Amino acid sequence: MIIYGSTISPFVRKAVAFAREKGVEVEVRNAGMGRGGPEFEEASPFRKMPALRDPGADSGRDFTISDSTAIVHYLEAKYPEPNLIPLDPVQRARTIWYEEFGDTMVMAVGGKLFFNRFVGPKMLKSGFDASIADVAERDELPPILQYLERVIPESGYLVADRFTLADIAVAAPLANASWVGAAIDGTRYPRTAAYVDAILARPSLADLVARDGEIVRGMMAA
Ligand SMILES: N[C@@H](CCC(=O)N[C@@H](CS)C(=O)NCC(=O)O)C(=O)O
Repeated sequence: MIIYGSTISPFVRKAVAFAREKGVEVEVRNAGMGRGGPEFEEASPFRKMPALRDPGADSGRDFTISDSTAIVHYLEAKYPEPNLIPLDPVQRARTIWYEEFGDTMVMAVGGKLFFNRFVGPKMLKSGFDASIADVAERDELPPILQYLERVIPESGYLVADRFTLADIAVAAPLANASWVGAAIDGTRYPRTAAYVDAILARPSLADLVARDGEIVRGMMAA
């Protein structure tokens, strides 16, 4: 199976980690931000990453789809075990809430930080505003962390006291924030800091976070 994109994107990281947790072998092909060519564009009509290609899966033709949510739901249906989107209605709804919370609310803040401190200044060299990141860190990140500090259960997993999609979707974007100077303050948010560290240390995520973090930190320091 092929996933197009760069795992520096939390959405791509989410899809790749989800596949790995399922034991599905994925090849990540560099795409997005002008890269990837026609095979990527076939899978992602608006050139957003991630996109997926599953060779031969659509009645012998390649199945292609974009969007991290569409990808993880496809993988869950195709590879039901280990279960990462609970079947119980209450636990499923909670899982989707946290996926949505991660994809929208955490990403909204994380995106402002990452774009205005890294992508704009270091990659595009234009179109960024450092004050947007500063305001996001000061005013928008704390409510997210206060909420997580309240809701993370003793088990260390957001839903059903076991690892699910909820944990990937919430922890993945917080890695990017930490690379650009907005690491979670463990003295103010001890439960959240320990939770995010533990999820990002899983074998499905640890090598991606270490490698991508090193690249970003290196470019930030340059
Ligand atoms: N809802 C989409 C969001 C995908 C998205 O916005 N990806 C960004 C990277 S984080 C992207 O491809 N940006 C490049 C562009 O818009 O050209 C998902 O979950 O996959």
